[in-house]
Amino acid sequence: MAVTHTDPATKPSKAQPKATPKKSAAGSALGADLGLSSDDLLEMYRLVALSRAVDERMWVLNRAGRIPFVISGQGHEGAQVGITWALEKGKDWIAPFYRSIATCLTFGMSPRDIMTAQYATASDPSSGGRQMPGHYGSHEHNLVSVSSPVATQLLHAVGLALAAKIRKTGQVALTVMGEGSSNQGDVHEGLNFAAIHKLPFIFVVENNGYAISVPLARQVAGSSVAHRAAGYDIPGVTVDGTDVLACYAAARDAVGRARAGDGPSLIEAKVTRLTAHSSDDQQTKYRSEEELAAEKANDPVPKFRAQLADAGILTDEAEERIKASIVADVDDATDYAESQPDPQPSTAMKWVFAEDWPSEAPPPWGLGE
Ligand SMILES: Cc1ncc(C[n+]2csc(CCOP(=O)(O)OP(=O)(O)O)c2C)c(N)n1
Ligand SMILES: [Mg+2]
Repeated sequence: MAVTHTDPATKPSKAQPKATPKKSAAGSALGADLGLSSDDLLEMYRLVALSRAVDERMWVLNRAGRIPFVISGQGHEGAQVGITWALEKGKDWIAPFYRSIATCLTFGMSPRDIMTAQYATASDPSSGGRQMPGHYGSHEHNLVSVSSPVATQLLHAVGLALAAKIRKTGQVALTVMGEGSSNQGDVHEGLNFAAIHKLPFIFVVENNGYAISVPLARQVAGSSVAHRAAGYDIPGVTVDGTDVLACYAAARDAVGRARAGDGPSLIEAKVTRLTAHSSDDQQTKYRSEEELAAEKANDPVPKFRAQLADAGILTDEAEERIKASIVADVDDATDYAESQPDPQPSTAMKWVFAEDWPSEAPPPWGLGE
């Protein structure tokens, strides 16, 4: 297990006995065959549930007129936590996309980091309030700033993988996007290059069946992105993106290949899109009530909760503890972001061009007034 987490919410206090995981018919506890401990599973559950809670708060804040735009990860959290867990925090690299809230939280960003990006505050670590809403990134956590033109992040991640190979750092670079974005030319160019040079690169497609209002059958010939891997002579797997452990297993295999010098892998995670494309979209215009009900029944959050409860890992007491920590974290992130100032207009040009002048002084070419 590469990722280590120490969040107190998942650790039982001294007074409370640890849960006793049930053994499967084959005699092993849930996750044991993947090298995951009960503490790992509880922390993964906390991250899945935290991501959902942060996301839900974003919608409330949008409808209350506090933040301008939400593009949601609801329904994608299981795939994001499962896959990110296989990477090494602080070492590997991820080029995320706009739904990657759970990816960013699992890789080290905090709810405050996500919320200050929503509010575009001066203290927002993603961009100091310069990027579009939902464009997360963290220099500290090796998360490349989200690209607005979809699919360009694949080229960035392949470049990182090339650098890792040349420098022999042992790092892996992963990028992720939706299935609609995977039709862009950049994807073919980058995958071909990564495969030729056997780069330590992982391409994840979170296939939620829609590109805004366009259904899968109208975007992807043959309806499988994973099948395309054969054209690059790399492994391509389709995995149930609402199954956290299946996603972890697929990513662990891909990371193993990348670190061993065996080159890239493609993972297509079939996820659900529980919300409209964004807060500016109304999905009832193009999806039936039956379809939306089926999506809800395939929600990764209750699914993972039930799986851990059935395995004797998520006790009522542990769930209460995690829930309380999440409520506190989301409230704290909201209050913090509300309290933070906007960026100074005089700093608007900061980080646009290379800087060799004091940060608060106007750039050499002036501000145009
Ligand atoms: C190059 C480019 N074309 C179009 C857009 C507008 N756009 C933003 S998201 C999106 C849909 C992407 O769908 P998909 O890749 O399936 O991801 P999802 O939103 O479903 O997660 C489009 C067309 C864009 N940002 N960049
Ligand atoms: Mg999609």
